[in-house]
Amino acid sequence: MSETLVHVASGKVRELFTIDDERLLLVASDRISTFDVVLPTEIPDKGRVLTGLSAFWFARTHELCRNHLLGLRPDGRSSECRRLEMLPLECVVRGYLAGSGWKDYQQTGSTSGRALPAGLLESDRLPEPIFTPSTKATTGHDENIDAGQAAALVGEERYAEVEETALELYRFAAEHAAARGILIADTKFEFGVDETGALVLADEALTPDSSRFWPADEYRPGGAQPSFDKQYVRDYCESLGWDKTAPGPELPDDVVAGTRARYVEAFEQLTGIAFDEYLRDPEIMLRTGGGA
Ligand code: Q0Z
Repeated sequence: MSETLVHVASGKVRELFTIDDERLLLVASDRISTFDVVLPTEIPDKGRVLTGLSAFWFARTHELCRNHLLGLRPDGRSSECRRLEMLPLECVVRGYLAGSGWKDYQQTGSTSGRALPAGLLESDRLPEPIFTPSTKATTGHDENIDAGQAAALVGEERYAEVEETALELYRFAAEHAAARGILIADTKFEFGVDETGALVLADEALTPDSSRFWPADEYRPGGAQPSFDKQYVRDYCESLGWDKTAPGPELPDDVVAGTRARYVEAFEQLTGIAFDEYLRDPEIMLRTGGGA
């Protein structure tokens, strides 16, 4: 039963390996990035929290969309995945006005070519969630594109399917999370296509690395919101007067411990499953309905 993994790609905080022709292994590290720079200090268990959360959402959205998850390894940070033909689109859904959506709106009154009501404040909830696809940049930042450009990349029919599916996934997750005290301001999905031509949700899904999670009890539109997971890291980095270019600063123990606790809190609040239970047997994510 030995197995040879071939490394195929590195993300900022994740690694991807080939298991065989049909399967990949996606490994989430404990690395953390802030202001787009990976820091030299790791957050213990961050990769396990993100892997478990993704698995939770995959298991619970299966009726909305197929997904790539085949199983979780006992280490809790490694997912076996079906190998797909990935679509060349970042499928972003926004429920609130933040990040590049807010920037575009301030400059043009629109985001991704969609007019929005006048007078919105930073972090305001949008009248309804919107799909704002972007291109996958190989270097630098993903670039927002309009529906016509996105449809040209994947075809009209596939574009319509991806938009509808991404919006359904977001609505399901945002409603679940809001009932548990976490606002999902926006999130990025990646989809692939299997050998039958079916659309399949891939990559990580609805984690704090692929989304903006805000604590609902501190929500105050009219400015930037604190990040549920990274706020201690950001505040510490700001306090140093660091210029936000690599290399980033080492984090002190209290910032590491506080940040780890926030990741675990997000996991437990969203899933209703004790993180210790997950560590004992990661595949409980796929079997139980969750405690919440
Ligand atoms: C995901 C990525 C990295 C982690 C390719 N199921 C799939 N089938 C085919 N390709 C992918 C997936 Cl998830 C795939 N990525 C992004 C890069 C570490 C994830 F270095 N790239």
